[in-house]
Amino acid sequence: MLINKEELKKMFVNNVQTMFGKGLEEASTNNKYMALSRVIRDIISKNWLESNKRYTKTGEKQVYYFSMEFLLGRLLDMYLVNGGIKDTCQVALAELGIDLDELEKQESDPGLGNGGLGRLAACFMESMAAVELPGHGCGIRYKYGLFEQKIVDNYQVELPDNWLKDGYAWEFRKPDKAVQVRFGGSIREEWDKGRTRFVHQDYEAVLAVPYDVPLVGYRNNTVNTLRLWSAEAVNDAFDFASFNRGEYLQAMGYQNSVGQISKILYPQDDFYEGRVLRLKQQYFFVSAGLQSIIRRYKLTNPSMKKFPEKVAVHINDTHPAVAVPELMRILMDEEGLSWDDAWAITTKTISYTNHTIMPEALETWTIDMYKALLPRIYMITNEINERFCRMLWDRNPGNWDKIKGMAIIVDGMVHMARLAVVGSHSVNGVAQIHTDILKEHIMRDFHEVYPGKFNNKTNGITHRRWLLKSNPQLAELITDCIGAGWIKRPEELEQFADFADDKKVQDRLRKIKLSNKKILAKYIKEHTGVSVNIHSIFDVHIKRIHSYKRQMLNIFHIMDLYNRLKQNPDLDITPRTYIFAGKAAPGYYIAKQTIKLINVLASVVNKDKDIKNKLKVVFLENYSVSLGEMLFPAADVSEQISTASKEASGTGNMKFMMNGAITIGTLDGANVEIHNAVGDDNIFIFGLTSKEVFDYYLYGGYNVWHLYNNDIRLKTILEQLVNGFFPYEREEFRAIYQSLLSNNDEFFVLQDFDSYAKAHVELDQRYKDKEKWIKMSIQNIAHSGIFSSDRTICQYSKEIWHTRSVDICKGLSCSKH
Ligand code: 26W
Repeated sequence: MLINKEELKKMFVNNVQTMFGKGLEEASTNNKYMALSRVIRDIISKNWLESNKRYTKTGEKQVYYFSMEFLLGRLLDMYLVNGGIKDTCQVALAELGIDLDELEKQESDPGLGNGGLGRLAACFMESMAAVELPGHGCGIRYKYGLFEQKIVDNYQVELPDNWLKDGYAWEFRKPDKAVQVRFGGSIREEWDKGRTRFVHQDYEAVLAVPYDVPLVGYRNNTVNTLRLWSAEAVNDAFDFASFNRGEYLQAMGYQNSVGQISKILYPQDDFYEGRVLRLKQQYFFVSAGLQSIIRRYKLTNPSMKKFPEKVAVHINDTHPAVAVPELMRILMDEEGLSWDDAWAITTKTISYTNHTIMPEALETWTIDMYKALLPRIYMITNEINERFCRMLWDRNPGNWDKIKGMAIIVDGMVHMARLAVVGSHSVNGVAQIHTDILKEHIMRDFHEVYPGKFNNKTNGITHRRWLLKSNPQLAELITDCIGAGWIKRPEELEQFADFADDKKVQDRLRKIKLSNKKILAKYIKEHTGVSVNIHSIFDVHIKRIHSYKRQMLNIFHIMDLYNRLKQNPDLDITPRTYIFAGKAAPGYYIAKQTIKLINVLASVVNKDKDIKNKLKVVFLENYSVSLGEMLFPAADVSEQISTASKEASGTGNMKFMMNGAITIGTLDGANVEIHNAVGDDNIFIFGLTSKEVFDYYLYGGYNVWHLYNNDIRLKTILEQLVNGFFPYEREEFRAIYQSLLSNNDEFFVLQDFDSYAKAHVELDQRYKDKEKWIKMSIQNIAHSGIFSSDRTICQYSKEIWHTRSVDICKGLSCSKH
């Protein structure tokens, strides 16, 4: 982007005047933020237009990433960094006496996602623009994002996240591009010119209005589009005759029900509930997205034949899986194609990523609900199912059990993952171990039928947000050592390993970590009142709160350390600060109790003078992208301790590594690949392997009582949950106690406790050797390049979407992974 300092100042001051009728002296910080964002908006829109023109002119294949969630984070700073105008902007504002950092904090952090899946979508958007790939997002403009978390009396309380209340600087409303989406009603079949026409009647129409957010590539003039749909009433959608008869309430009911569709993001992560509103949301944005894609395609393409050569539609988990029957509907009912032609186009166009193996996350809808809400989509889904089952029957005559286990519609339910596999040409997992589990366990039968469809695409993160932007000092150190090429070509980070023995680099890195820890310590003090020692090990566990992610294992280990320190205050351990953050789904009782337990434990530990400040426990409320940007750069230790086989990939693990934290983790998700990248010496691996976990599930042999009775540490800790050890909370944690002991410890917390504790002892020893530790840190940073989402996107592009090979991919070691 091009702008010089004086121009920028002029535009900025002018905006303050025209937008707010104020001079600089009177303008509030928010006024100034809005004025600055208007300047940036203007600059971006020029490039945006150019990019779109270029895409139309070249006619190259466009990728559309359909996702119910985009967890974007703040954008102003990313726009400045990627646009290459951050320095200009900083200096210009400083000359006006304004601190850019202060303005940046004014931006709301749009929480349009729950966690991993939504953040991955946002990283992919950034990387697609960076590698100059024409890739756009399609999602929902929720009025309320993920709830804001407050901790009141140690407990999670949820408040609405009204992120739009002051307006959102980066969206462009496009009412002229609105489309209609239809729900309910019935289908009438008509005979018309030798073929059946399906006429949708008595439906409720909803207007889908797009809000476009620009996605700016790193110093390359590429600006892609994230299109978020908002539901509005169609003015002529309700029956004016009945309205005139006085059925005012009915008309208002319609207005109301429309507003609900894009009102709120469902706060469940890995837990599915069959709510009709959620299905409505899914169809709403999928139908709107596909309609707008096809409209655009038809501007320059006379026939639908070439659609898969010009368009790739990727579905982020099964949430947008109705894209399969919806694309079929449009191609057949609106474009007049035959079933076979429409099916060939649909399956060539759509590809699908699976993000979880947790059975409770699998989406299924009752036939009744699906059919009533989407009558034509149901008919098509049914036909897909029948054809699929017939094919299965031909392969396995008489094997009803097998067919039942694979049918898209069976026992009154519609299975969305099965629909997604059948209706797409590619199914991928998000880390090698996860893809293997899909192929060998969860989707074994499907893999047998479609071996060629399954492939792995290990997740990645955008190193521009998670290193360049959020850890500028480290970025500078790296650039000083190896040059700035790593920003466009993250695989070059590898060269940083050459500096592992360089005392000056070690020293600078140590200072950088300390200064990041100082910033975090200040934040902790301001937000929790707890003073933490910046020379202690910052041991960080941040992610959604979930039993399989095993925050409980960490808590138990802290309780054990505390118990030991009480017995022996001189115990030789490096002081530690345990930092937690994460939200629990509002209806997930055990997860909410886990948060309470962390906070209650913190209140006991933090004020205990006996333990000589060797232990501190902190829970930071309202984990978000912005908070993450402060936490990753300040971490010494990264907790990645899920039960092996359960965490599809994890991406927080990569953010820690890239910022020089050392992982303590199980061989789960992408930890396996992090382990391979850094080697045994630069990571602490412990616990059951996924094979051992599967063997226990299959053959039994695990008995939690055995561990309880034979390991005094565990017995003590578990008893402490219910024996009044936590003052006033005697019965509060009985549910946790029960969940572990009565359900035979489903996630093997007790089983892995001993090896986890041993790994921590080793870690503590290693930390004492300052030089060894900092070398480990350098090795982690240096080997994090393959976890850049640039690499991931380049693989999707080459192996799934078949889009133009982009220059940046040449250097990336795609083929190796
Ligand atoms: C229907 C409710 C629901 C909502 C969200 C079910 C499932 C989900 C997501 C698929 C859960 C999710 O975010 N999964 C995470 O995806 C990340 C990106 O691939 C992975 O890194 C995480 O391991 C995985 O838990």
